[in-house]
Amino acid sequence: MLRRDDRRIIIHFDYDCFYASVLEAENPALKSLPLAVQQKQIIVTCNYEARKRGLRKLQLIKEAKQICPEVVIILGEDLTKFRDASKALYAHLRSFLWGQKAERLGFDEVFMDVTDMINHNVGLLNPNDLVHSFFCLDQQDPTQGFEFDATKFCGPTFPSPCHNPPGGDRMDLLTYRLVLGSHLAHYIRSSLDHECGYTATVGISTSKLLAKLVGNVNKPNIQTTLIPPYTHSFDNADLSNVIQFIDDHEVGKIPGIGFKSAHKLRTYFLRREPTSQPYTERDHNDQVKVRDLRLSPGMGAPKLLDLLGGAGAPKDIGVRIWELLNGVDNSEVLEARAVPTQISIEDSYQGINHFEEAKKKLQILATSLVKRMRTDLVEDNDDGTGRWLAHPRTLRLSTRQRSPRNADGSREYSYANGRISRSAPAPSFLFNLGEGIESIAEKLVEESLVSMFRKLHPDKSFGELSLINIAVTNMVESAGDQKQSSGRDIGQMFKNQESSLKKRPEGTYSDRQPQHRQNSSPSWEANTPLDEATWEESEDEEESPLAHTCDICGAHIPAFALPAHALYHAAPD
Ligand code: TTP
Ligand code: MG
Repeated sequence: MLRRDDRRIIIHFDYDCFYASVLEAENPALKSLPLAVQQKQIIVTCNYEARKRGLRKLQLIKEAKQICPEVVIILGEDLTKFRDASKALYAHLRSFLWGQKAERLGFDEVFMDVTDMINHNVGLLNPNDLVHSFFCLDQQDPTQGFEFDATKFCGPTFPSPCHNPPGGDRMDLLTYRLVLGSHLAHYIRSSLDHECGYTATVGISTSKLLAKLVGNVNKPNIQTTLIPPYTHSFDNADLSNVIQFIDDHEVGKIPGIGFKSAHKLRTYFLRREPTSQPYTERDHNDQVKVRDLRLSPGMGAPKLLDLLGGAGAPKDIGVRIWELLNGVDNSEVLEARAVPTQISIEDSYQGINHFEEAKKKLQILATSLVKRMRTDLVEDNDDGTGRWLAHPRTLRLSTRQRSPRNADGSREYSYANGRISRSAPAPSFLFNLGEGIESIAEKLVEESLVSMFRKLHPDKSFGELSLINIAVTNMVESAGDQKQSSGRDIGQMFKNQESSLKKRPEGTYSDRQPQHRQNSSPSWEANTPLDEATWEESEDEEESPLAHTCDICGAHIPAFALPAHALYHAAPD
C-alpha cells in the first residue's frame, strides 16, 4: 500500500545557450562555428563550440577575440527575435499541459507544474508489469502517449547513482511520481529538440526552488531528478536528499536569497565583512554554505528576521529565508497570462547632458514602445483589423544619473537603484491603430514625454544621464473572450517567428540594452529590500540597471553583469 503524497511535481527548463540557439535556428550553418552574441561590449552568451574554445558568458568582446580570433560575433541588442522564440517555445511546452500552470521566467526558463498528469498516470500503473508502462498524454484520448519503464528514473539523478530504485522494497509513492516526472521531462525535451530545434537543461523535483537548482547539476542538454528521501527518517540518522543537496550550495546561489541578503548572511557567519567585494563567491574564504548557516547556533526564523528584517523588508522574511535554507519553497507555478503586466523599453548611455540629445533618444525609445505595444497587445481580427487585448493605463518615464566622478576620475559602483520616475495617464492616441507608429511616437514625445522629462529634470543642467526608460504599466485586459497563448496554433507561431526573422533587414537592430536578468540570477539584483522575491515573470521587464564603467578595463557594463564582470577580473589567468 503506497502512502499518500500531495507534493507538486515541477519540471524546470533552462534552454541551452539561448540567444545563440535562436541565431542558430535562424541560420543552421552557425551551429558548427564558434558563435557569440554581443550586447554593448560584452558577450552575453556563446554556443558550446565557442565554449570549447575557451569563451564564456559575460566576457569582454576584446578578450573573446584574443582567445578565439575566428569567433563569429552577432549583435543581439534587438531582443525581438529572442522574445518571439521564447514565446513560441513556451507555447510548445504548454501544449503538453492539462492545466494552465506553466510560468516563464525571463526569456529562457520555464517552470511546468505537471502534478495532474503525474497523478493520473500513477493511477494507470500496473504493479505487475512496471517495465512496460504507458504514459498517457491526453485525458480525452488514452492512446496518445509514450511507453516507458517505470522501474527506472530517466536520466541522471541526485544523488547519483540512485540508491533507491523504485522497483525495490521501498514502495514510495513520491519516488514513483518522480520517476514518471523524469520520463515526461525526457519526452518533452525530445520534442523540444526534434520539433523546435532547441535543447534544454532540465530539473525535476517537488518545488520551483529544487527543480531549478537540481537542473544545474548536469549541463547542457540533460536532465536531473532530485530523488527521495525528501524527509529525514527517524530510524536512521541519514539526512534527507533535499538537505544534502541544498546544504552544499553557497548562500548566494539560492534563488530567493538576493545579493544584499547573502552579503549580510556571510558577514554574520564569518563575523567580518567578506573581503572580496562586491561578489565574493570565487574567494573560498568568503564562501558561506547553506549548511554553515543552517547549523550555526541560534539560527532560525527569528534570528534571520533579526539579521535581514527592517525597513522595507517583508515581515515574514525570517520564515521565508529559513524555509529556503531548509530546501522548502511553497511558491506556486503561476498561471500563464495572456498579456504582459507592463511593457518597458530602455537604453543605457555613456552620459547624456543636453536636452536635445535626450529628446532624440526619447523618440527612438517611444518608437520601440509603440511597436512593442502593437506586437504584444494587439490581436488580429479575421477582417484584417486589430483588437487591443489590453490597455495600459499609465505611462512612466524613468531616468538615472551617472554617479559623480571621484577625485581620481574613477566612479563608484553603486548597487542602489538611482532611478527617478514620473508617471502620467497613458494618452488615448496611443491606441489609434489607424495612425503610423512613427507619428504616434512623435506625438508621445511632444505631448507627454517632454513635459514629464522637464518635471523630472527642471534644471537645464541635469548632470549626465546614463539611462532612460519608458514604460506603459497598469494593464487592464479588455473584456471579451481572451485567447490564451496556448490556444494559438503553435506551428503558426513558429512560422510567424520565421517570417518575421526573415523580414528584418540586416543592421536594423535598435540600440536597446541587454535584458534585465532578474530571475535566473536573482542574487545579482540588490535594488529592493527583498531582492529575493524574484519569481515573477520578467519578460516584459527589460529594465537593465544602468551601465557602469569598469574601473579596471574601462568597459561599459550593465549593472546586472557587474558582479560577473568583477569576478572575471578577479579570476586567475
Ligand atoms: P542564461 O540561461 O544565463 O545563459 P544561456 O542560456 O545562454 O546559457 P546556458 O546554456 O549556460 O544556460 O541566459 C539566457 C539568455 O539571456 C542568454 O542566452 C543571453 C541572455 N543574457 C543576457 O541578456 N544578459 C546576461 O547577463 C546573461 C547572463 C544572459
Ligand atoms: Mg539558458
